[in-house]
Amino acid sequence: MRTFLLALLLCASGASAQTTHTVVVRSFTFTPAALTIEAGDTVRWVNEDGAHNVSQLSGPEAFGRPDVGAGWTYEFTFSQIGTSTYQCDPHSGVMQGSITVTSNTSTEEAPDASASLTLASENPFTGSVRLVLTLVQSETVRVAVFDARGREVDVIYEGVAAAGQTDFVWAAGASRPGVYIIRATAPGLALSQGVSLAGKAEAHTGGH
Ligand SMILES: [Cu+2]
Repeated sequence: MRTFLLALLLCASGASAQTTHTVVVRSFTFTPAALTIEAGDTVRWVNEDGAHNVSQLSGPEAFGRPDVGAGWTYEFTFSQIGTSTYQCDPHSGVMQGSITVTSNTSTEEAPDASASLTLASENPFTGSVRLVLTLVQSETVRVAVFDARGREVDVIYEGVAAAGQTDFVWAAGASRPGVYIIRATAPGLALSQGVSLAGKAEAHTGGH
């Protein structure tokens, strides 16, 4: 009961607070086996019976308590976003768990705070134009091209883009000269960048 109340208090204490999550090690089981936390949160494994360990199988950062023993408590603060898996080595067939680390809520509330879509080549352009998408966190994005009347004329990319910078190139092909809007959208995110496709005559005009 005390643990339950503590959990409620931690939940109520604010989105940006760092939380400690408890995984109970008992009866050849990690409970909860699959835990989702925010970056900066701590996981505390409490071994309540038997000889076990926490042995990492995969994940973006190293953690674990490799010594097999009884009556221990082990804590680790996760900072890298991603999913880690682990097991208890002596009972690997039945004792497995995972920790999924998401970005903290204060980032999720304003995912586009530092996200941007910027031009990385000359504009107006001929042939193709290059853009750089900068993301705070990995997102499933759709990068598409719209004409001046708002019609979608091309899709540059659909899929996962990693946190940080990703280059995209739009090859205009046979598109008519004019203004186009390139939009990058993801859940909670909408970025756009106007570009201007120069006409062939204009592009190849030398000095007069
Ligand atoms: Cu075990």
